[in-house]
Amino acid sequence: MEIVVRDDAKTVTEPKFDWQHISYLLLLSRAMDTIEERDLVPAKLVFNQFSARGHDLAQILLGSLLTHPHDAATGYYRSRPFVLSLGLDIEEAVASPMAKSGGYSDGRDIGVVCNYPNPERKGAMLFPMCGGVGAQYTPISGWAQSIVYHRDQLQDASYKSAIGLSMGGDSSMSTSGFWSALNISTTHKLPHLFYIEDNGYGISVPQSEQTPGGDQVANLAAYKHLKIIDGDGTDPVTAPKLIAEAVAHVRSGEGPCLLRLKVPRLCGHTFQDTQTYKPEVLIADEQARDPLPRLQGYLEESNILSAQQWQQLEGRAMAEVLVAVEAAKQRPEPNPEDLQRFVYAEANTVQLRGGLAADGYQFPSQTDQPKPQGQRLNMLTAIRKTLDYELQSNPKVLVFGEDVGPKGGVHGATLGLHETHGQQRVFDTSLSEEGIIGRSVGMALAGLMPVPEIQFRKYAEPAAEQLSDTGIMRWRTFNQFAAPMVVRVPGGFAKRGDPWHSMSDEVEWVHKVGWQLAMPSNADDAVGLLRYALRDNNPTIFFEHRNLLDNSWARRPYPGNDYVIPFGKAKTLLQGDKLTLVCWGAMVERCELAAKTLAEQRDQQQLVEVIDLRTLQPWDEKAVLTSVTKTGRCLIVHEDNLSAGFGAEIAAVLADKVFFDLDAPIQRLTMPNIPSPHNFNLLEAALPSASDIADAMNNLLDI
Ligand SMILES: Cc1ncc(C[n+]2csc(CCOP(=O)(O)OP(=O)(O)O)c2C)c(N)n1
Repeated sequence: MEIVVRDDAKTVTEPKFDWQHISYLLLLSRAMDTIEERDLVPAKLVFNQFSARGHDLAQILLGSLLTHPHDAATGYYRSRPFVLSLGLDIEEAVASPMAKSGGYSDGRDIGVVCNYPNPERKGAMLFPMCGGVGAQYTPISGWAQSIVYHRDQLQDASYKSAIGLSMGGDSSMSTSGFWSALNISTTHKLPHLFYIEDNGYGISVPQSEQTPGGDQVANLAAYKHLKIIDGDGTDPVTAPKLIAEAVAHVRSGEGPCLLRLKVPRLCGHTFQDTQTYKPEVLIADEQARDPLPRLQGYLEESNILSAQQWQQLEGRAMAEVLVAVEAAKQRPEPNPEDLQRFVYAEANTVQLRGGLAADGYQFPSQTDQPKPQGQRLNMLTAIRKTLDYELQSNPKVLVFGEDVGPKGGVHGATLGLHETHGQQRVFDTSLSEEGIIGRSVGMALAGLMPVPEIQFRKYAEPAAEQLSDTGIMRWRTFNQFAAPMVVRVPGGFAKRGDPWHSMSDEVEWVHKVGWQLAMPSNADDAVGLLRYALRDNNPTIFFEHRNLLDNSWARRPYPGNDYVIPFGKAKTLLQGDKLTLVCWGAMVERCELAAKTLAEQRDQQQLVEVIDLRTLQPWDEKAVLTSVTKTGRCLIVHEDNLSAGFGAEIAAVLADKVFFDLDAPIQRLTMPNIPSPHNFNLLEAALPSASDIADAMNNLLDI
């Protein structure tokens, strides 16, 4: 570890900055802040105003060095000057905070939470920002890993010297996202630049509350593989050199760098914040550290820009922003008819960045007709075989997670894949689900197909923020960005239950906007659904039920390397006229058994229609409605808890659409509202058994 604090900075090579352009961008950013504060916020045309005053100069200097076509960055709500330096159009920059149509979100997101797809790759792209502090870090670890992957594994020399940059305030260093990314990028010496804009506060909370001694960067002194550069972000002489040094270090391939520059926050956290928590002397000191007059003075003294030239730039910047604001005001409001577009991919409207589709990747041919071959495989082997084939046929697939590498996964799904496909493609990760999913976001945006494993369903909880933000990415950027990935999630009870490894709660993924959810009940479906997901342009949660992985009922012959099952197509296991039984996952076996038993008991074939939904998002509404219209009775069985489980959704749709065809109330049979119990008898008492299901059907049939 090396800490460089340079105030003389004489030893560093003089970077070539275009001072005229940098001054113009700084003045442009200030003009935007001024007009928003003076005119647009009071007029209620802008609601979330985050001034970048004080942070701006250093951001612009940094942005002007991100010229590589494979550079990418994440920013936060205070990063607008940086985005201007990448090339953000002035009208877009002012129209989006006014939530006008067009721009980077078509009025869907807060204007300062922006993105910059830069599809021509003229310098860096900016990932879609997130509102959550700390969410900006792990995606850049994923981007940085993808740079190495493109360069070394895919042999694309154009990725040489590219970098990923994550930007955040000093308080963001307290988040799990920061630490997760720091671990990933330092452990693997990735080309990741952490830029910390240290204004000493997180809204009103001082640094002394964030870390012992109040200096996070000093506390990082022991970190291996991390170069730290620390200095003043307002000094026009030293700041450019420190920034250039940090960028050059990361470009050199020597590993990550943390650049911390001290900057004043010259306004409140937002326009509404009056800063009463700051001592007056501090406020005065901050004003004295304003980088703008320092830059102006320096450029004048150095004969780079005269006072007159500065004034001209200032006048031009203000005039251009005023014109842009007027043009923005004229923009139409976003069209409410488009409100529900781009939750998922639309055919023929591919996103600009992210996933395989954006680069026009062609897959081998596929079919929805199975060609069963060989002996029956258990579901675990079927999943492994599918991953193996997709890894072999698609060089952009990467499989990873905790213990997924040499061990082959704690469930064994990836056994042997590390050996076959190598460390770059099938690998272990650090124990951080936030890191696993966040890094997948960066990989997906880099045009790869990440296949992360969450070791047990409950342990997706630390990744909740990254999962949510991934799902809504397409919608909130109006189809500019998407991050398709397949998250494999083993879950549900196994031979035993318990509150940690056996949680089901699949309904969460239905409720999360933008995710698809597959929950196969057998080996054949697992193959078709997994392959479909791995080739699809939307993110998918692939729920691998632990009870089914080696269950003999779920064993099926392998349906072929080209077999896919399009999502949203249920499978009718048994035909019947008197009752529809809807199920998925581990309940399917029990439902089929119950239906067969009942048919025998009542000596009546064609009694119960058993429907395995196979995917819950999308779900085959048509198959269920058609069946219930015919039978007039419906029982929904799931392992997840009763209240607000997916059964409630199905029941609501049935009540809405086929109420007058019903001969009996719609019923649900589920786990009670408790965690999964460990004791075997308690578990069996909690789960719907085949006889419980048969009893419930008997009751319904007798109504
Ligand atoms: C996960 C999360 N928690 C809380 C917030 C609310 N919040 C927004 S900004 C902020 C302070 C961030 O401070 P810092 O990272 O130092 O950046 P600065 O605003 O000082 O530039 C907080 C608490 C949030 N956006 N996300």
